[in-house]
Amino acid sequence: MPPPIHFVHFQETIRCLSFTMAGTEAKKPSAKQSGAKKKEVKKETGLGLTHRKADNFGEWYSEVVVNAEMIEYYDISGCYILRPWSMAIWEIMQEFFDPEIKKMKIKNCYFPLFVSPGVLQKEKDHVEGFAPEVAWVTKSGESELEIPIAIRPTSETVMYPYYSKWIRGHRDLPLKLNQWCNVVRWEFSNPTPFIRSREFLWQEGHTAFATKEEADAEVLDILELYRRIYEEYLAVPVIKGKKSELEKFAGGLYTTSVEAFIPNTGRGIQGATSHCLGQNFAKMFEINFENEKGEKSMVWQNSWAYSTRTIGVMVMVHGDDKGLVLPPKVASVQVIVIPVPYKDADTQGIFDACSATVNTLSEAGIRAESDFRDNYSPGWKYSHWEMKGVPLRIEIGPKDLANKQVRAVRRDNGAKIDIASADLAVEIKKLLDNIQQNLFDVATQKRDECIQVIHTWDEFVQALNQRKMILAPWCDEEEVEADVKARTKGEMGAAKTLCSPFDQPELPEGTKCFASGKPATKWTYWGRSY
Ligand code: 87F
Repeated sequence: MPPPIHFVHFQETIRCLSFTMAGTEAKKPSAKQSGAKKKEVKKETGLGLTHRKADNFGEWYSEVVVNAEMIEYYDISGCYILRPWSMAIWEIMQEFFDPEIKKMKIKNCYFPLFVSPGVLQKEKDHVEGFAPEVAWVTKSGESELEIPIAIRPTSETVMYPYYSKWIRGHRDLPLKLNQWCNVVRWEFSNPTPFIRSREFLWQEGHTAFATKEEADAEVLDILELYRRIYEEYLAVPVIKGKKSELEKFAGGLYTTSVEAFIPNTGRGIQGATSHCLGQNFAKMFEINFENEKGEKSMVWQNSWAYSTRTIGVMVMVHGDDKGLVLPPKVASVQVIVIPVPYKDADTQGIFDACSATVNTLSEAGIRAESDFRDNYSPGWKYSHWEMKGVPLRIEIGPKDLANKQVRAVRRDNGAKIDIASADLAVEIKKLLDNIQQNLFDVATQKRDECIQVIHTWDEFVQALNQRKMILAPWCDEEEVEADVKARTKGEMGAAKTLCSPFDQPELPEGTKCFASGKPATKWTYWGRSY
């Protein structure tokens, strides 16, 4: 028999107001009382959110990541603790990506965290713009280090001296390495959990080939894996494309990316990047090989990365006023089973049915858990697991037990579905697939509503003020993008190019650039961004 329940954490929903836990008495409040009580209790328990997504997005986001137990704030600004609830998402993405790159014959390795200053500054163009973000270790104990040591912000300069050493002849190629690690970039602007933190987790791939063709092909193969992480796992639609000369990685030849959009803020966000570095780094680090004809040639290189930022984008896109909404494919708990017993009911029978439900689902490969805690009411548990974004809740009460069924409640749309216990695994699987698809469809529809096609400067400014993601015909000139940036500078941040989509709409002959009036050469996405 569980000990009596204490209703300190009481936040009921209508369905369970009429229930009390076995051996306890809770009065059913009147509608008026229950409304008042709800507000009071929310504060007391920390359940529920005080900010709405549509009203104060920034505060809403911080509240969600903390209350969903993904993040804990740390005593160093811009640094955050990743709690198991978010780390599990990172691990699920790793479990997808790591085998995929292994199929491509990419191997994992690990290079040191520390960089000597000489090596860091070797590739000047590359590090120049980033120098203020590099963090340095200057002391050990009380004594100053003779030479300060940098902490990696990325690992080109760490790895490439060894690529130079390891690559001798064409038989050493391709060299395809990846590492899962942390990097540190001492950002000064507005830190945000997952989105902009001073330390983050990522994978960085660094590959070297004998030919440009091989490098070009890999850039796109990796970009496709990044699209799949966003679209198939996180249920976030992205646009694949090429970065402008101004926005590309300065040390490389060209940069491709997947770009997401946050409708609430009207900002684009770079989801992941896959660069072709060309031969710039090969020149600097003397990464040469003897080709089949016995001639000395330089390698062609790529680098590519996705980071824990992916998690932030997912929270921003799917979260709602009840908290986090997790796509089933990345949810560490896909189904939470909650017993809903009440007075005189067969409590043990209900608990057993919950355990059996978890077992059946687990055997079918579904990540299911039960919440048997006896110091929380069912209603409190509903709110708790909604806040944490669990895709499906299963409630089992006396009526369900009698009817040999369970009640499933969807996190994405609140729909309630009664499922015969006999069909459990099959039906829950279908529901989870449906939730995954629905999250992607709804997010795509919202994103598409924010896309505005424009042709003139006036239309551009108007669309920007309406927080749109703008698709515009452009002349693709660096000075014109710099000019657009300058002309749109303001409190909200300037507009810049997000990418030129690979999937180009038709560009009729004679179409002019929206900004310069020169002939347009391509369609490009523009907007404010993170
Ligand atoms: C900050 C400090 C120093 C970004 C930095 O995108 C250097 C850098 O090189 C820096 N911030 N970058 C660009 C990173 C390029 C590239 N590195 C490998 C990637 C993918 C993974």
